[in-house]
Amino acid sequence: MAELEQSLDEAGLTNTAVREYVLHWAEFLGAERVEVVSAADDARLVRESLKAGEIEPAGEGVYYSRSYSKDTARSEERTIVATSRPQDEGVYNNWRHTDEIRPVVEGLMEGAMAGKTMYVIPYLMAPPGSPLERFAAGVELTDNRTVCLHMIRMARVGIDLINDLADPDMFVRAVHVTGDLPNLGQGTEEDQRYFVTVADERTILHFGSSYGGNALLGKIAHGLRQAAYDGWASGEFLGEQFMLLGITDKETGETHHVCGGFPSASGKTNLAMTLAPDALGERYHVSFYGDDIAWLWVGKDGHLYGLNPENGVFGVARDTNERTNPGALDSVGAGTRALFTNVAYNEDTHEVWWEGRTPSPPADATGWRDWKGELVADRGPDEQDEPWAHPNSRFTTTLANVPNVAGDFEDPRGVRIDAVIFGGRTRDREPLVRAITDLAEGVYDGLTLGAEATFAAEGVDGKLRYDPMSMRPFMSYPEGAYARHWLDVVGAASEQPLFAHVNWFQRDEEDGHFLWPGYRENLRALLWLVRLRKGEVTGRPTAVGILPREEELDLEGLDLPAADLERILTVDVERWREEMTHREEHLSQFPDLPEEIWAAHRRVAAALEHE
Ligand code: GTP
Ligand code: SPV
Ligand code: MN
Repeated sequence: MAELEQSLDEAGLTNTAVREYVLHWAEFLGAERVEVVSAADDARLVRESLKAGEIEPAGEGVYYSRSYSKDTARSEERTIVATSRPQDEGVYNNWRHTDEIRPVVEGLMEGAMAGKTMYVIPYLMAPPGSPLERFAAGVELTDNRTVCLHMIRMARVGIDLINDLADPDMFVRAVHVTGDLPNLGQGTEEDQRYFVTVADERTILHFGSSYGGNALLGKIAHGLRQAAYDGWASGEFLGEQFMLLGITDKETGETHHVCGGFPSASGKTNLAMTLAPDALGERYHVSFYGDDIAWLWVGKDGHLYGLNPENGVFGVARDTNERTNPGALDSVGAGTRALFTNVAYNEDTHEVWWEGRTPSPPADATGWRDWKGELVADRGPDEQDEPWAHPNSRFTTTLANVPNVAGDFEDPRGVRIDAVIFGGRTRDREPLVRAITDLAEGVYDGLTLGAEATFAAEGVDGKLRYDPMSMRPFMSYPEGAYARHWLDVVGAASEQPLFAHVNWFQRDEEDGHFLWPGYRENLRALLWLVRLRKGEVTGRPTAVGILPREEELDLEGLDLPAADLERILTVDVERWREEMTHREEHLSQFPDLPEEIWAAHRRVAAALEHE
């Protein structure tokens, strides 16, 4: 104990509440030593990790790591939101009473760091000085050095950030224990992993993974689950799985800010990093604020504001290439200190590759290992078609490396929000874009966001489910209250944002091709929204929102088959009527859903009957 105290003294950790927390857990976990980590330690930690073989070089100042092969995505099955409020039963994410679940996960954690170093990562989600700063502080404890490297890139990390908290006790207690990865029974009856957020105690207890959202606790567990809860409990803000970008018209100098939710692996990173298509680049510039989390609040001046609490990008590698997302490639280039996870790696040349990086894999398989660490050259005849990279392989890089990062991305005041958009992977029914001007209808639309499941979480790829505002895996309080909180927060703004639903993923019924080219071209749909907001276009009112008239979309330089364009600008009334019955059934599960949301549902249903 005295030795531990001494190491905290030497590290300069003066916040006594943090010290108590660290000492308690160091003892409980049985850690052999404790090391407090700051961003300035990155170079040394990288050297140690290279030496220990935990990461490998992947070009100059770029690194590669592989997580255990059964540990490559978030596990929604194993995610739990706990509180001591019995009335929270039924919250998504397997709500459990704290008294029941805490002993279970603590039982697994006790003594689990014997012989290991416990790293202490003091961090801030949100730039220092923001109006939401008091919800942003946290201290992650982990036995995993690679997690430290990720946290340094994804959050603001340093002792100074938590030594002088306005309320020294107000920090999220985030404990991560990797566990014995090959022996945790992943996916079986004996599964021992637990990813628990004790929301009303601001405590996160994650056991049994070293992957992204399960292990970097600042990001998903604090930045989303805990923040959503805090925002609701305080009544002050919304914590959402949203990207946030700015669109500047260089002719007028005006910038509009758009934020919005797309379920995991459905295009947030790509949209926020979008460079304008060549034909529009002279006139418009897209600036990146955030790709995965936004916190929204109404400022003292009455305007709706948003900020990205993160300091980095943890993006999907698959299909990232010069055409789809050149900015992402730049952001992981030489000297960026970027980290790749679970892509394919060439141990001779130190190159990385993933599906969609180039049209086909490297012709010479020499030296290439797949995401499981197996030599591609040794594959049997029936394994030839298996992917080299895991479909949920990722890159990690800091915001400052993103070429189109906004000049004011670190401004703690955030930016004014002009539009909120929702979008899923939906193969039919959802047009390219439909705008919604009414707040309750906008919130209703977000609550009924439907999406195909993706590889970002364990589960069935391609199956449709409702994913309210893209928050389903991160919901931490009841859905009726969630809807109420949205109506209250956004309703308090002096000017309401424009809402919209977008879909880049509609497919041809016959051959399955995407009807819209997507990626950089998506800006065209957002530009139409901006024009609608400014009253420069009127669009075409329909039962489900305002759609662009064909001539209102700027399609310069884009060669799109007329039939495809017509399809994505049409409302399939029959399919929509069918959808309304599913929505009714889905929303009926939530007894305290605000009447405004039901009224919005009935308005849309009635309008569809009259189409
Ligand atoms: P999380 O980080 O999991 O929350 O995901 P995200 O929403 O940020 O997803 P991301 O932008 O990383 O995209 C996930 C996958 O969708 C990648 O494989 C992209 O290449 C693909 N994708 C993104 N935008 C488009 C698009 O406009 N059209 C098509 N067809 N695919 C896209
Ligand atoms: C997601 O799954 O939505 C992510 C990646 O953004 S993770 O950090 O793993 O949750
Ligand atoms: Mn995400």
